[in-house]
Amino acid sequence: MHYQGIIHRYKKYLPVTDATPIVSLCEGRTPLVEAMNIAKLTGVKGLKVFCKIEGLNPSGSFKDRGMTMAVSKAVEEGAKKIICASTGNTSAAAAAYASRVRAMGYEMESFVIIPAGYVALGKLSQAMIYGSKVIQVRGNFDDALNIVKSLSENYPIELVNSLNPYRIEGQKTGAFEIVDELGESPDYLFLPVGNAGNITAYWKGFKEYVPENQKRPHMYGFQAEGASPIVNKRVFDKPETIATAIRIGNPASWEQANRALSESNGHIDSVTDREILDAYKLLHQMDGIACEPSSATGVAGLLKAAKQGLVPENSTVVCILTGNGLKDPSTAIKEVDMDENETYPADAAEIIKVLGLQSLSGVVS
Ligand code: AN7
Repeated sequence: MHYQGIIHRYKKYLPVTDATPIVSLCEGRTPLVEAMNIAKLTGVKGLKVFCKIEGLNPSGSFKDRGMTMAVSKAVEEGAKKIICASTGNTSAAAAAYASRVRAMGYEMESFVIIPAGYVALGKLSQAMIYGSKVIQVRGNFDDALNIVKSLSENYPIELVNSLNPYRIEGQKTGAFEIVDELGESPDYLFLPVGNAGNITAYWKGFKEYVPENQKRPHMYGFQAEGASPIVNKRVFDKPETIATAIRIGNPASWEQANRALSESNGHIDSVTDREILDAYKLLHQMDGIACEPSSATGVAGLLKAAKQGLVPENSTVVCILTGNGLKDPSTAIKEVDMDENETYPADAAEIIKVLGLQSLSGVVS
């Protein structure tokens, strides 16, 4: 049978029954692409670095894994409205899967609450075009999360943030896929940490899929310096970072993340916005691998950890590239030394001059 998404593929590890209407957009099965030049840049001998391209999910981020589960269970339980707070990707995923619910003939409305001015354009446009009601609040993600938590406790509307345990269940399948593909766990898993749902989910996945007497990865999580509550063990009231997806000051899964870190003998640290943007550029320009800026946080973390001697020779690393490169075109354009509004005449002679080409015959035409 053709591929039908993560719930079909990993049913026996997930809380679904024959009565669960499976709402899928064929999420999952994302590739592991080797990043040879990032590996070289670490200076660590024999290091293998693979990037899991979660941006190739249906709405362009890893959130689709959790959303297929959360929305399927919401439909099973008879919900007709879903709501989430989001820095962007969760809202795109919620909007996409709500649309799919309607396509299956059920009633479903979706509402997303996002911080005004701090959601990358690609994500905002997705939530809108999939037909979600988009509410932009003058506050940050943490404010938005508090609002949706209180609404869902008191009104008939299902919360699909990662506080919803089904989200974590779906997202743990990323770990299953890595083990299936590599034949074993990598030595290290590097990933960005915002609300800390994903680090929680991956660790749960490795624990459930890999017997205790076999290798499980060390979880290496990285936050943006201006939004690094877990690293600094304090809430950030005014989180700030270019990596808007992880601009979060009070992560919902804080405790679970700490448990994943200690159980896996892992590591949590922060990287600066400059380090994130450098890693973002390096991935694109040296390895041909795309992701959104926040997703490069794990790779920036790998370069930092390698420098600190925390990555042994001959180990295998997987970096989770959480979101698609097209999510945030404005940051991409700002990072290169080109003027997007500069134009030239549509004339070959002019273009030859611009490119500085020498004619093959040596004769200038
Ligand atoms: C690209 O969409 O929190 O640590 O509301 O979009 O599981 O929160 C997004 C988070 C990493 C952090 N990379 O994951 C949201 C939201 C990207 C993201 C994270 C997010 P978590």
